Amino acid sequence: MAAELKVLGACPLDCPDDCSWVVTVRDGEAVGLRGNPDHPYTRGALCTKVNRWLERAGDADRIRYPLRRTGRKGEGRFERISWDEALDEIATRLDHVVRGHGGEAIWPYWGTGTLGYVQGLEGTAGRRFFNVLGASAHDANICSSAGSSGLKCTIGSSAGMDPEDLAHARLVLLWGTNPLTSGHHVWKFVQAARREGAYVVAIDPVATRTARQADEHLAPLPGTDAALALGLLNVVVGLGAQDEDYIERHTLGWAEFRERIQEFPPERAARITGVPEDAIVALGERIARTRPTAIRATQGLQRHGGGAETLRTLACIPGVTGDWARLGGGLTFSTSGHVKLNRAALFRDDLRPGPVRTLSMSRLGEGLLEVDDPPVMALFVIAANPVGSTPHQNKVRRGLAREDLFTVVLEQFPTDTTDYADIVLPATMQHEHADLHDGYGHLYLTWNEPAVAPPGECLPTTETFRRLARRMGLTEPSLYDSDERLAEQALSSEHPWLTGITLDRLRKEGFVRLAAPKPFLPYAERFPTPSGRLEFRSQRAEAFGLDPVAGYTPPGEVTDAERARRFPLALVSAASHHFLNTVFGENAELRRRSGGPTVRLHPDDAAARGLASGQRVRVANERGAFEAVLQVTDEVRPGVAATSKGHWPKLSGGANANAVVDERDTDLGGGPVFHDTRVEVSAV
Ligand SMILES: Nc1nc2c(c(=O)[nH]1)N[C@H]1C(S)=C(S)[C@@H](COP(=O)(O)OP(=O)(O)OC[C@H]3O[C@@H](n4cnc5c(=O)[nH]c(N)nc54)[C@H](O)[C@@H]3O)O[C@H]1N2
Ligand SMILES: Nc1nc2c(c(=O)[nH]1)N[C@H]1C(S)=C(S)[C@@H](COP(=O)(O)OP(=O)(O)OC[C@H]3O[C@@H](n4cnc5c(=O)[nH]c(N)nc54)[C@H](O)[C@@H]3O)O[C@H]1N2
Ligand SMILES: [Mo]
Repeated sequence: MAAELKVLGACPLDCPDDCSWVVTVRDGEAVGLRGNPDHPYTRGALCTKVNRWLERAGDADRIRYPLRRTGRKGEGRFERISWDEALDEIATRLDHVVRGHGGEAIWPYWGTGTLGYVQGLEGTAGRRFFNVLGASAHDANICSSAGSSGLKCTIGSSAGMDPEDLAHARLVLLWGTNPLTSGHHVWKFVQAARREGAYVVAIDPVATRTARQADEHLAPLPGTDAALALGLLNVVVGLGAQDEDYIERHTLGWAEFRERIQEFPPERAARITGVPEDAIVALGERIARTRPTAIRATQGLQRHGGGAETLRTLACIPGVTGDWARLGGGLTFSTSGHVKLNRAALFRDDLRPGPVRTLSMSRLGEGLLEVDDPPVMALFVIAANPVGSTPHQNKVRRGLAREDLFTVVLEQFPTDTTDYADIVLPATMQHEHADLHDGYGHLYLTWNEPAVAPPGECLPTTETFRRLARRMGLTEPSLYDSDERLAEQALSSEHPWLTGITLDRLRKEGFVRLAAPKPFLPYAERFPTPSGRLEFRSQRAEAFGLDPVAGYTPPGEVTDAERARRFPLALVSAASHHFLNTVFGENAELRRRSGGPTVRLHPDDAAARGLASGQRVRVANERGAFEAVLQVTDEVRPGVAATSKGHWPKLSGGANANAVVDERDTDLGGGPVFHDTRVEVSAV
């Protein structure tokens, strides 16, 4: 019998959980992949999607060789070429672009296909190469920058409580988050709290898998959560349940914030949010009497015009009740701000020849069509699928179709984006390369050891850029650092929570928890704000043009009355249970299980349009349209249309939800407004 090898790795996908996994290798082949039961947070369970990882790796459609375009841009016709030909052509074209337009005419557009520090996150694999060329910087603001920016105003960091400590909460608010779909391991800790008597409330315009499991579900209109938060606090303060001692010692701006709270009595909050007044009063009373209360608020509720303000105001709730100082109290959004790796050593932005401009990931269409001085002449798409995932799909397509644009896409699959490439380069998958990970929903670092050799001529992104640097004759020595060396540089941090975490140790143990104190109460004594206090009033916010005192900003498209009349429904396109963004969108079985693109409407909204379940409908506004099958259900509140992200346009009639999403920024952080989109739905 052939010897079997067990290799420890980590799921690379953009999900808070960063699962630890074990690959079984026999005769150099990966024959099994399962969750690692020893990992304290993910405990051996993967998900519907990643259970099909090896199937994806071996898929007949996988890109295994470099390709050159033979058809028109967007058509997706290619011929196989050698790596030598591909590197020569890219080197020549880049040289030409740099001479003619300067380095900033190059846009390294990297996405979230892998969150590894070596191969992907923040574009590390190619970052030094692009820095040496003086390429434009890429602001990866597509996911969580609005919420992070808002939280920084209030608590000085985007990172809050350890999600594991939800187990110690007595009231859990799952606010604009659908963990049973988008990162299910946190659920164990919610259930642990429940066994001790905790009450769980889901706050979501849609009765999601998660909301259906909660003790109570409130369904606000999208984008109105900060008004709900202020209404709840109005009840808390009305009962005199604020923690005056905590407020006095640990907060800034209470008198003004208290006035703001007075502006939102429950009946006003009810009018804005569409949540019944008595439900607001009841939950406000529950918050007033339940210590500790924990809020799990993730990315869903900050994909709105006022998304930063929403998180900013939500983080004030535990400031009023004093729960930031209690184990099991506070708010958790992302934990990545707690992981202080040595990013400067990894990124080497000091290699840039001078200051460079920054281009916004969420505004790719604008970047390709409107940015001048210099225009973008060379685009590298790395671990991203912007035709499927970025706002204003039709504009993105127009930009990518530009004949004078040279586009290189590093990919594993022939996506809607590779269809526009001049050159496609074949990328390895996680069990074929090395990487270092953290989770944005827990406090562990994980090492991913390569388990097998890649198929065909696939290369790790790091190796692709080492070869390209050599081809271009670049002499900067750090461009040639090995993957292990890159990981060591990232780990070379002085931060106390990384003490003793070396590559050797990670390799041996697979994963290591940050050396952070337990119990984990990072803000019990001090917040990392300018004042050292929780800031109800924030100079940082004021400097960015927000109201100095935390409050409520209405969702963008509702403020335009004429548009609101033409496009009366608020479209939410949240995480699909079966895809991870657009990853797995190619998998036939997962597509079948997803039921294809659907849109859900409340029975009243369907009746008003004479529509019935099962009918093909068109979801449209002035920017574009996509088609879906209608489901009429009271799981969606009136005024809302619910669909999901991740469907491949070319497998869904040519468009997905991003055809109707605007290329507009959130109030802070330059984030996208995916769930702040007005549409009309009609029969096809
Ligand atoms: N299966 C699966 N898992 C995923 C992903 C995936 O595509 N598929 N994506 C991953 C990524 S990249 C991310 S960033 C995370 C995102 O995961 P989540 O933070 O859960 O984000 P969403 O799925 O966008 O939205 C979550 C919920 O917020 C609700 N929502 C939308 N707008 C509002 C609002 O204004 N107020 C309130 N209260 N609720 C609102 C939606 O109806 C949805 O049920 O998940 C990750 N995990
Ligand atoms: N309508 C709507 N759109 C959304 C969202 C939403 O809620 N609604 N959510 C947004 C969010 S939260 C995010 S994070 C973005 C994500 O948007 P993107 O960053 O564009 O992520 P994906 O769409 O998953 O595309 C990732 C691609 O990377 C490839 N890939 C995976 N691993 C590797 C690798 O190791 N190397 C290389 N070269 N390629 C790799 C995959 O095959 C896949 O095609 O989508 C956003 N889009
Ligand atoms: Mo994301």
